[in-house]
Amino acid sequence: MAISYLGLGSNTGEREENLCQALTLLCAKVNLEKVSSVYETEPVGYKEQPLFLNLVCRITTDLPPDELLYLAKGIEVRMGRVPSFPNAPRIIDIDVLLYDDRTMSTQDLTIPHPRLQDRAFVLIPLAEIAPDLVHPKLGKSIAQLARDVKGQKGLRKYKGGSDVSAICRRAF
Ligand code: PH2
Ligand code: MG
Ligand code: MG
Repeated sequence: MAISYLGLGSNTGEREENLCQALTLLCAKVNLEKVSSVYETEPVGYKEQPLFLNLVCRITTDLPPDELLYLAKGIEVRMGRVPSFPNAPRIIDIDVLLYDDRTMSTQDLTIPHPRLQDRAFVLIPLAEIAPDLVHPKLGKSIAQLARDVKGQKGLRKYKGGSDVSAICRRAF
């Protein structure tokens, strides 16, 4: 089994419900092990859009990285995400952040996520659930990266960590 970390974000519709639905759909196909707190975050990149809710989760899976990406994209489409411009508002975004200590890059997928180290909305929740994890390319722990990342003022804790078993008991 591989251990992978996924970053989830939503900034349209019922944002908290969207995150919960995405986690529930993930539960059907992978083992959801841990979920960070939910953070409300200012949009990074394209600013003229609503605040995001972001969280990070740890899963274990036998799916190889490309199939995990395919699963994530399938859930996005199933939840009604439509193609748009980069950094556009979205009902749900599911990014593969890390996959064991694998480093890889294809046209569709780069692991570790190439902007992981720049994004407080990823590093702060990730540091909650995996502070000692070492970034396989940068050789620094997530706690170190989170301490140094810019933009931390754009985050506020929205809700504490979720009960994984309750999420996985839901059905959509
Ligand atoms: N995702 C982006 C671009 N900007 N900003 C926040 N706060 N949260 C996100 O999830 C996010 C973003 C591209 O995926
Ligand atoms: Mg993203
Ligand atoms: Mg994405």
